[in-house]
Amino acid sequence: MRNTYITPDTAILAAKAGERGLAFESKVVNQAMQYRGTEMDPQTARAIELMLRGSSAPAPNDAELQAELSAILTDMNGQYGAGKYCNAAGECRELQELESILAESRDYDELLDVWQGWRQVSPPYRKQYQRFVEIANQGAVDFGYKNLAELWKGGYDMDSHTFTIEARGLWDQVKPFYDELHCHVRAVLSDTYGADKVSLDGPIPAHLLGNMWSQTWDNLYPMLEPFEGVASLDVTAALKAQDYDEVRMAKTAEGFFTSLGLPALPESFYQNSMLKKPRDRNVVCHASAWDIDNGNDPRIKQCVEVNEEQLGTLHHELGHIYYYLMYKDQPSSFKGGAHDGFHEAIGDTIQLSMTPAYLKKMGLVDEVTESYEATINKQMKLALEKIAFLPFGKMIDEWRWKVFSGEIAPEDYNAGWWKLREEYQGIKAPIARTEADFDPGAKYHIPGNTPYTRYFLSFIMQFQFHKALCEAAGFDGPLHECSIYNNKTAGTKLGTMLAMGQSKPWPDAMEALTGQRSMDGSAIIDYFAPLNSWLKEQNKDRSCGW
Ligand code: X8Z
Ligand code: ZN
Repeated sequence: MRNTYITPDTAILAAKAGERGLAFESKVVNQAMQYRGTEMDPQTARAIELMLRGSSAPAPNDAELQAELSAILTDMNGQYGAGKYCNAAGECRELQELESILAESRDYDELLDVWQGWRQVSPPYRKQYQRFVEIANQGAVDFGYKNLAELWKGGYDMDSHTFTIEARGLWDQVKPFYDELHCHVRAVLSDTYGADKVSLDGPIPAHLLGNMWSQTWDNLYPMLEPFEGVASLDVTAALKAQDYDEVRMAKTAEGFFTSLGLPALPESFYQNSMLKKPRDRNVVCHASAWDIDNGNDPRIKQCVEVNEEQLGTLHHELGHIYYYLMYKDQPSSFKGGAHDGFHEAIGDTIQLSMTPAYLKKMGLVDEVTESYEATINKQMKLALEKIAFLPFGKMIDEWRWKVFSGEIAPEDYNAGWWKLREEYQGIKAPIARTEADFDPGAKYHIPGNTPYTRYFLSFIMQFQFHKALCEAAGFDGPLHECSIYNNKTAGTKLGTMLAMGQSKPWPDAMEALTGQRSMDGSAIIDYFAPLNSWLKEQNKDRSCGW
């Protein structure tokens, strides 16, 4: 309710409801802790273990702290959701409008204005975030963990240290490819904006990458298209020309899932979801999916606009919804993704099957061009989304892990953030930043307190899933040409994995789907092999790195 109706009244209601939730959680955890180490059957032991690691904002035992934690989270989320930037001319814009400018404008100063403007939303809750860290750390201690970072890293069926090493290993696998992409994009940006603005040996100014957080760069595709005009797939134009609206877009996404033999969405989904941004009130527009009433009334909330990116996001959200639907008969402790990265990966896996041939079938592109040039173009567009994202997906929780453990002190929040942005992504703030700023807070998942490593893992695993499903479908060819649309064998394989929920350790779910028991970056690297060679050729006389 609060998310679709941000007012002072709903702040009170949501904070109260959150408080009750935290009190209940605290009680359950304290009960569960008493059974640690007791002998019991493996399923019960797992259910108890899951209760102890379930929360991203663990409740301290103290009731006053529970109330304070709930109020802070409600308030930060609301401030972000209601955020606006009014420029010098007095024009006020909400986040999605600002994002469109960053996506489309190529005017350095206009981009800078919008980039710094949105970052004025977060300093007002910097102090609250600091307090949140103190209280949630206390909660983690009350749950039996050293701090909140240890609790977050403990959610992967292995000890937190092993997980840290696993995640680092995945990053090491993909970093060389990211470096090639970075090198090429920087060179093109330097050509476009001038070497005085984009130097050829340093990090890239963060406002030039077509995205508010520089997390995906596919909006720069027109500037970076390797072979001009070859097989350009303008899905946005087709959606608009055919008068798609938010419901038809959602039905298109649903149609992919049902083509696999998965069930239709319940009628309540369309009645109860928020698919359009209301005009009369503030809402949290950041897309999300909700498992209301144990799989019986699943809903999404998204301010759908008619374009390709939003169609992608609808598939992403429906991935969550289909997980809810498929594990609905599990006992409540096992309703959940095999780990949080699995939950994020489902809808994205489906999107990898939205090949030109599929889009043609849907009437969203006119013709399918098959050539080396077409492949490279298509891979470039996808890499600007999927490869560019990886270091961002990794660094957000690097920052939070350090904040929770105290390695980054409150007085260094912003400097610590930019150090990681530079180290991982090779980008820099376009204007001086100080500790009066709170740039991490300008990203939804910080005030919303949603862990982020899940997306990093998802972006790696979705290529493993795609590969496995294509194999199940009997596809024999390069994976970027495979679509599992309409394939019931692949659908059954996916559905079986989804129905496991979190009843088993995640390697079991991974094995059910892929035959492998670990996360592995080789699928994403193999997928992009053609583009990787092309980039190496482009970069051969450049000096890469920052
Ligand atoms: O937050 C999301 C989803 C909701 S779970 C829309 N994503 C991340 C982001 O927007 O930062 C999807 C990809 C990364
Ligand atoms: Zn998601």
